[in-house]
Amino acid sequence: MSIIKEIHVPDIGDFKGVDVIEVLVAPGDTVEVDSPLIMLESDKASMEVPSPVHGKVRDVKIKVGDKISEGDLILYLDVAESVAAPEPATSGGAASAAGGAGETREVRVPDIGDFKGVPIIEVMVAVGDHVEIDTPLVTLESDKASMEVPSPFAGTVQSLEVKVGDKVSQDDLLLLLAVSGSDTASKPQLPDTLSAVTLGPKARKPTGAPPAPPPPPPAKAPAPADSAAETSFAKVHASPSVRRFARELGVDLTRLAKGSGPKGRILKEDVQSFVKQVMTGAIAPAAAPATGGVAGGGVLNLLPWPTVDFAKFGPIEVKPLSRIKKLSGANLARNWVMIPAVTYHEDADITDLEAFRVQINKENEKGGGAKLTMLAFLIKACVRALQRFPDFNTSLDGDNLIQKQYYNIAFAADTPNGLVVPVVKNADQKGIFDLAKESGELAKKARDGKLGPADMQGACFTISSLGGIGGTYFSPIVNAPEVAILGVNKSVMKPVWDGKQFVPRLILPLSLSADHRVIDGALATRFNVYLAQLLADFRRVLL
Ligand code: CAO
Repeated sequence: MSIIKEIHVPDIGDFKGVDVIEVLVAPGDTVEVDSPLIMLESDKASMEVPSPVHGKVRDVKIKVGDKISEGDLILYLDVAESVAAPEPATSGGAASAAGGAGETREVRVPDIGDFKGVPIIEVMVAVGDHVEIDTPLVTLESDKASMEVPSPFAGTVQSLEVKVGDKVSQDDLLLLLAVSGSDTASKPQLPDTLSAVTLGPKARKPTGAPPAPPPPPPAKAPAPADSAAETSFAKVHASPSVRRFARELGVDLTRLAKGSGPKGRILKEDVQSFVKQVMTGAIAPAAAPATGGVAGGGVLNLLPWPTVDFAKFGPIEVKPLSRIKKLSGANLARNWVMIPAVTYHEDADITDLEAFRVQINKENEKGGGAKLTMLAFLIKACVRALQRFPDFNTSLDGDNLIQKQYYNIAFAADTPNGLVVPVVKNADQKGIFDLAKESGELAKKARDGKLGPADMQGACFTISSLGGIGGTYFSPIVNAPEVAILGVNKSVMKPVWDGKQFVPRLILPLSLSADHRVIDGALATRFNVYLAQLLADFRRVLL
C-alpha cells in the first residue's frame, strides 16, 4: 500500500525567496532517494534539492521562476508505507572503521542505481583536504550520466583509494576520512541536506521515466525546456560541479570549444582560464544579440589586456577584489558591452521641493519623527514617470518586451565592500515617509553586509544617487534586465533667467541612461522633462 508524502524545501541556510531555476521531475516520474527534484539558484550558489525518499511523483506544486524558502511545499510523492516515515539516509555508503571520537570512516560509492563499473573522471580532493558534508569527492561518468559523490561526513581525507580512470560500482571504497567526534554526528541529517547525489543533466531530465536508474538513453534524453541556451549548455561535456561553477560565473559553457579533460571534458580550470581570457580581452565577451535574448556569435576582436610587470617601476601590493566587487564587476562589464545605452541629461529645479523637505524635517525634528530624504522623493517621482511612460518599466526577453505592472525601485548603495543595489518593493503603494524609512533601512543593511538575495531582486528601474557626495553629471550603466537607470548628482544653486532677471534656483542634475533597443531619444527626453516637472512642482505627482 502507498501513502502520499509531502516533500518540503529542506534547510537551505540563510537563503530565503530563492529562485527555482529547474524543475527536474514531473507527475508520474519515479524518484529514488537523493534523486534531484529541483534546482535552486541564489546570487551566491546553486543547489539541488534531492528526494529524501523513493516514490512516484503525484503532483508538483512549484514551477521555474518561483521563489521559495525553507519549509515550502515542493511536491507530493506516492511512497510505500514502509518508507513514508522519516529515516536516516544511507546514501554515501559510509561505514565506520572504528567507533567513537576521532575515528576513521570509510566512504564508499552510494546507491547509483543500475550503474556498474562506472569510470571516475575526476577526483576533487587530495589527502589532507578538509571536507564538509556534501563536498563533492569524485565525479563518476557513464555514457548516460555524470554523478558527483558528495561526502557524507565532515572530516579530513586520510587516504584515497581510487584514482581517475578507475571503474567503480556501488559500495566500492573511495577514501578514508578522519572524522572528529562532533563531525560524526552530522551524518543523520543527510536526508534533509542538499545534493546527496548530484546527477548530470543527461540523467536529470526524466520524462515520465525514473531520472536514474535507469537513466534515459543519451539519444533520447530530453532537452531542457527553458531555452535554446540551456539546450546547448546541456550538450557540453562537463561535470555537474563544473556546470554549477560556470553558471555562478555566468559563463556560457558552449563558448568553450573543448575542455582539457579526458575526451575533451571541460574542467574547472578551463572555465577559470576562459574567464581570465575574457577579462583580459584575449577573448571577446558574448556579443549582444539584436533583441536582448541569448548571447551568441560575434567577436569584438579586441586587443589582449596589457600585461605589465608593475613591480619593475616601483613597489606594489596585490590586493584581491572583494566578493561584491567581483560579482558586480562581472555584471557591469556584461551590461556595458551588451546594452546600447545612451545617457540623457536634464536639470530639475528643486528649490521648492528642498524647501518643503527641510521644512517638514524641521517640524518632525521637534516631534522626533522620521527624516525625509531626497532619495524618497526621487523614488516617488520615478514611479510616477514610469506610470506615464510604461516603456521604461519593461525588460527585453528575446523578441518580446515584458511589461511590468508593479513598481519596484532599486537604488545603488555605496558600501565599504563595493556597490550593491537593494530594491524598494511596490513603491507605488508607499508614502514618502515609508519610502524614506525603507530605503534608509536597506542602505544600512547594505553597509552592514546584511542584504539577503530577496532584498536585491525584482527591480524595475534603478536610481544611482551620488547627491550626498557631489558631481555634476555622469553616465550610469543600465542594470540589466532593466532598460533604464537614473543618475543623480548634487543639487547646487545656479542663476536661472526667469524672463526678466537671473534668480537663484536650486538645480538638481539628472542623468538618465536608457537602452536604445527599447527607448529612443525622444521618449527618454520626454521622461526626463516630465521627471523634472514633477520634482519642480511635486503636486503634479498627484495628477
Ligand atoms: N543634492 C544635494 N544634497 C544631497 C543630495 C542631492 N542630490 N542627495 C543627498 N543629499 C544630502 C542629504 O540631504 C544629506 O544631507 P544631510 O545629512 O544634511 O541631510 C547628505 O547629502 C547625505 O546623503 P546620503 O547620500 O547619505 O543619503 P541619501 O539618502 O541621499 O542616499 C544612498 C542614500 C544609499 C543612495 C547613498 O548613501 C549612497 O550610497 N550613494 C552612492 C550611490 C552610488 O555609489 N552610486 C554610483 C553607482 S555607479 O558607480
